[in-house]
Amino acid sequence: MLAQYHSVQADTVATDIVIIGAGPAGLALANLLRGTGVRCVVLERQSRHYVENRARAGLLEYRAVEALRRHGLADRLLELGAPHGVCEFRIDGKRFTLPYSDLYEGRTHYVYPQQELVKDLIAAFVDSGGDIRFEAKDVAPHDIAGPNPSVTWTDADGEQHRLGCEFIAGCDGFRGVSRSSIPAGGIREFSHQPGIAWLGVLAEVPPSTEHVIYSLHPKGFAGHMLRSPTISRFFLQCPADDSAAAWPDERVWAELHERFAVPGSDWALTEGRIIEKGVVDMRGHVTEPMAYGRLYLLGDAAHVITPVGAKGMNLALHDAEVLAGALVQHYQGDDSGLAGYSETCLRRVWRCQEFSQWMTTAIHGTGDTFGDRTARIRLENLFSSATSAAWFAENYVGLM
Ligand code: RFL
Repeated sequence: MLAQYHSVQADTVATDIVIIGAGPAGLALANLLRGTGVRCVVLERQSRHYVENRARAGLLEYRAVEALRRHGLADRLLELGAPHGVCEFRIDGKRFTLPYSDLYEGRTHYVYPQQELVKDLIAAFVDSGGDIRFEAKDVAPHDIAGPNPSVTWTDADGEQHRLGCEFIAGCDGFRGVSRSSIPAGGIREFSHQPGIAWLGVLAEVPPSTEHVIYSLHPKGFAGHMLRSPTISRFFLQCPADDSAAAWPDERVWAELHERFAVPGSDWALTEGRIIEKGVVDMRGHVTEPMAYGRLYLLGDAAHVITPVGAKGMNLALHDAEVLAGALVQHYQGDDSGLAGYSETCLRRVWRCQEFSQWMTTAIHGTGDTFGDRTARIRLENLFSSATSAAWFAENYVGLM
């Protein structure tokens, strides 16, 4: 591994890949390159403690878990995570469960909090001698169009560094520096804003359900997602310009009780201490192509997707797998993987965007407009048409 960067010049190849960002995309890529002979250094703006405790996603697709397992990265996930194959829709106070795993050859999701996966990936990389630079400030990619790119940053002691490399992997999320370093006209960006938002709530309370609940209510959607035996995630549809300040804890619980209510049933919502609250951006955004010169974009840096279909973290892991394979091929003299990286990833990205958009339309709205009525029928079709249910199962669990 590299020992000294301080005096490395931009025109000296000092490592093969600089990975910007230690989220699921960057860490998965770093781990998949371990042991392949391809060297990499990860630069992360935040501290290790911060990234290891940032609660976000929690539903891993079957395909993603299989990929992690193949690379020896799923031990703790398989021990502590829970397989998950049923979801529930509540429509006008009635319950409909969908055993989607049974409809897709027994494939399940795994419920495993994103921050736990991040911990596992950091430990696996660092324990095997991998190099992550936490608290790297002012990270900036340079000369991405030419053959000698480099990345500069300032460390926690204020010391400046420059690291030359052959490729840069931009894994720094939607607001990171990688995508914005691409010159105007170098990429196209497609955006969709559905005009609603979700208030995301994390509470210290055991789940009141064994499976995810998507509840449609005249006051708006409510979701009950699973995270761990002691932590639950809830979502409440709110106006796009809403803020968490408008949602004191009492209002959150009152709305959750009302929107999840099933008249005549003994189902009850257990309350607990709310530990995090925030308005979640519901936009869809895709960058094409997912590469410019020597810079490759992965995960949220390349595409964001509403949390409705639970796809964001899974797409990040998929991008990492595709790019790791392409980079290994490159060092074996074959550039076809790198040439096809963007196209391969975008096919899955757009399919997930379509599915998430379908779900977004189906579970929001009051049922009072023409569009709402047709969306509601498509949702109800899941419970009357085996073909519709099978389509949902395949897309929800994730394409193989
Ligand atoms: P991340 O996780 O945002 O990681 C990017 C990393 O880059 C760092 N960074 C920089 N480092 C150096 N220099 C800079 N200039 C930098 N700028 C940023 C950041 O500190 C960070 O460590 O992106 P990545 O790896 O692409 O992973 C994407 C996922 O995190 C994201 O798609 C999911 O969390 C989305 N998401 C969900 N996805 C699912 O698959 N299933 C879910 O159930 C799900 N639920 C969610 C979600 C996202 C949420 N929020 C808050 C956006 C629920 C929520 C509430």
